[in-house]
Amino acid sequence: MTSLNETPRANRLHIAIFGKRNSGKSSLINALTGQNIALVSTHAGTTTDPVYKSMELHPIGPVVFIDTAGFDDEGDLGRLRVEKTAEVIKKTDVAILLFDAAAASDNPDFSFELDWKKQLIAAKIPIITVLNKVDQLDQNHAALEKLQQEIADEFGEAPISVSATKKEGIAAIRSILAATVPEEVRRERILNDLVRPGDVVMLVMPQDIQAPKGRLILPQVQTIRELLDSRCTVVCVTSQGMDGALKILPTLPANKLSDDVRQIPAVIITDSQCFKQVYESKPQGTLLTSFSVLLAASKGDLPALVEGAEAIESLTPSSAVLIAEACTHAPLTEDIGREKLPRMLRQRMDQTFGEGSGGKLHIDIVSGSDFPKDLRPYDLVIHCGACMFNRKYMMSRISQAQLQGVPITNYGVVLAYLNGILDKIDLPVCE
Ligand SMILES: Nc1nc2c(ncn2[C@@H]2O[C@H](COP(=O)(O)OP(=O)(O)O)[C@@H](O)[C@H]2O)c(=O)[nH]1
Ligand SMILES: [Mg+2]
Repeated sequence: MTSLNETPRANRLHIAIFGKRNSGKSSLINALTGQNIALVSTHAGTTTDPVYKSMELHPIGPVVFIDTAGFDDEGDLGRLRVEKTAEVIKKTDVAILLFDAAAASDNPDFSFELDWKKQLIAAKIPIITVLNKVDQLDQNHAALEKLQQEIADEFGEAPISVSATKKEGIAAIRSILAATVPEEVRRERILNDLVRPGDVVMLVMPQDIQAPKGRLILPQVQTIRELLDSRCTVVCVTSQGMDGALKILPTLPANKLSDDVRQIPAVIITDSQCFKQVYESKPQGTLLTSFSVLLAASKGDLPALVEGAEAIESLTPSSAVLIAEACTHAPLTEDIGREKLPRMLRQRMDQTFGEGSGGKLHIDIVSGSDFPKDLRPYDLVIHCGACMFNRKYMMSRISQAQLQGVPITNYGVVLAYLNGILDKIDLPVCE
């Protein structure tokens, strides 16, 4: 369990280390983190399931390293591990492709590495090549140089040469990592351009069963942090407290507003549940958006998700809908995915096609890694907000659906659409 004081894993830069068994992946993570957290062993195939290690990595900030099993693993179990390693690609922001200098100088066969390079490039993941165990070629500079040249020829760039066990060359990896952080990840913020420094921003946060006693839910915490970073004044209210708070704020008459003079509050961000009430009592000129739509924008391609929601118009009682949850345990959203959404979709069918039509709609619900490889049997995919996953993960599912020609949307956007408020929401602009 992460504590409230830690950056959630979903918001960290995901750096995965890929390489053959025994190339020193676990040792390298230990060297980079300065801790002995990864299991290092002379016995090949010691790391089985991917291991995640979160840390602050100067100068990047919060990152998570992912230690994987060797991609040359063998046997039935080995193949299973390689599959799990391949799954990691979907969440990886930056990949370190690791070579074992001692092994490669004896046998310079890079077929595994080249195959993985191809997969990483296909997934648009930046690759940093690292040549480990160079201490073993201390006495043989010619061999080391030859190896560096061979890797440069095959992989486009000279590898960073390091010794994980002697902790040499590690700083170079850190600075190259910092320079490689993809722009998209840097932009993984919730509010984008919706707010400006100095804005008064009101958050309407009903405290219901979704919020554990004494705590706030994650999107709210993240939004408050971002607003404070953006030098905004944050006013937090419940739905009942909103009108009272608006009365004590010096709301401006509409004719005083301009591009430079923003309403007070400039923006209201509300929980979707009370959207209607907030919409009706908000001052003129105040922008209005919802937490779930902001979250959708930070996790995925918002225009694609909006388009996906509009595909509801083409559903008929003989259509098939897939509802997908990212977590296997999703107590907070369970009722949305398993009860609320199916009920709303069926009601809509009843209204459009007559009583009883809703029951015919085919709805499958999957969770975790059960997300089907072939989405084509479905007319629409509705994904959860993916609050525990990073943008990369969500984007890989969105692009899979797009490649297969299946509209995809998510809980927040589809609920806004079904409630008839999507067109009243001010959407953050995403480039
Ligand atoms: N000489 C030397 N040995 C290393 C280095 N890095 C790792 N090793 C050794 O290589 C073996 C495999 O390391 P490990 O980190 O478990 O590899 P993994 O299977 O890729 O995770 C261990 O015996 C390590 O001590 C290095 O830089 N130099
Ligand atoms: Mg290992």
